[in-house]
Amino acid sequence: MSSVPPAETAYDAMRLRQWARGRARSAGLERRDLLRLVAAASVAGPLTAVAASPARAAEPAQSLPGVVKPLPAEYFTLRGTNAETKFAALRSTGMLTPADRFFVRNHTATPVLDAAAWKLTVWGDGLTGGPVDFSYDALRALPSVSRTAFVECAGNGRSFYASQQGQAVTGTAWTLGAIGTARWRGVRLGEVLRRAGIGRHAVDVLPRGLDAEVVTDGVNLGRVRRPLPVAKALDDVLLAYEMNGEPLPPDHGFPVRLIVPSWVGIANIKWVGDIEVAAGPLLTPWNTGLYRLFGPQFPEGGSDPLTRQTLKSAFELAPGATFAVNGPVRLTGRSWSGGAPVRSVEVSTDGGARWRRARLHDVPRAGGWVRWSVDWVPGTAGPAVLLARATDRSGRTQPDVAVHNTQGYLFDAVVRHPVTVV
Ligand SMILES: Nc1nc2c(c(=O)[nH]1)N[C@H]1C(S)=C(S)[C@@H](COP(=O)(O)O)O[C@H]1N2
Ligand SMILES: [Mo]
Repeated sequence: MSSVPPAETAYDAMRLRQWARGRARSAGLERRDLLRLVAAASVAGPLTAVAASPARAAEPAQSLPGVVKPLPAEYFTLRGTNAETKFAALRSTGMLTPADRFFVRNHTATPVLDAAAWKLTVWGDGLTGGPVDFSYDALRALPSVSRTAFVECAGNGRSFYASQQGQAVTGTAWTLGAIGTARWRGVRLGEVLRRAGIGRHAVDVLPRGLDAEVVTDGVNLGRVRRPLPVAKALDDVLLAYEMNGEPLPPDHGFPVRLIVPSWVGIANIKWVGDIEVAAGPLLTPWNTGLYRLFGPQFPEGGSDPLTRQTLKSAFELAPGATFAVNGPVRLTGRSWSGGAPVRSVEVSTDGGARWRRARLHDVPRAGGWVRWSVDWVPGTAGPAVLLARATDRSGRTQPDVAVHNTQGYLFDAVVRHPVTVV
């Protein structure tokens, strides 16, 4: 599928200028609250819960009140309202992440919805006519498409800003497990928008979730929603109703969610209930104070709204895993990119002094991950540090240090994975 149009960055800059001149509309939030949000985002707050939670292997049933599925400790680390997948639990999985191991990122809690009572309403001044409703059955009767894509939180890897770079960031302290890959089936968003009568004058498309309103620091941000530029909305976005051949599980958006290939997780709105099609640019907390890069290296007011995910690699291994000296092992892992597909992966087993090529087990694709392996015979007993770094087809290699931003998004540096040889 095609990549992000180069005009998009310019488009987002235009959206902000229009806002400054009072021509962009704040979708459901007071202007002063939006300004407050942008101001707050530029200041690094206290680091939230960065320490890895202690192992809970002894607890039989780990769960969260806002998550429907079981969250066994072999598969998940709990972080606030969210559940991070343990990378070691992916070792026995293939290209696709089973729903029972797929990370959950909930701003509030999973709503349990009835597909028969559900409908999707498409509305707004970017349509040529009035609002149009689609029932679940009506959506399922439209031509369907399937595609394999990862969903990855923009904050995946955030905890390494603190633990590797000594930098304070706010937000959920994910390690590398806020990602999963699934086979999604659904209707093209473009198909639905055309049937609803999208006009040539449409600019922004705003899907909104049916989960509860989000309240932070005394401000009600409203329901989770983030505008998509119409160019992306009409390109490769799906309104998905199936994950790995089954109806979406409640925690992953049942009955219908957006899948926005290669983009930050927040774009993939779950439990979508309505979509506003606007003739002008829209602003919500999720494309103003949140999901932009703030900090000394970025413009005041933040970077453009985040679009694509970045380049990362992870070992399918628990942190602190032990290996027998002189015992041959096969190290496995995955690398992925929201930009150009992964070209190669190198691994170091001596803290970064020497590197060798990993064997790739998949054909790398944009918006997906590639599995890899290297064989290793640990020679000396003691602590060791494993590293994996990917290079993409545009020639970009994961750096040693990620560029700091106050909310810790898009960590792309090589992660140091400690192990012990005994
Ligand atoms: N309605 C709604 N959609 C949402 C969210 C949410 O809290 N509510 N979280 C977003 C974020 S931040 C991410 S990373 C992904 C996570 O998708 P998953 O829980 O299926 O892994 O969903 C996105 N869509
Ligand atoms: Mo996210």
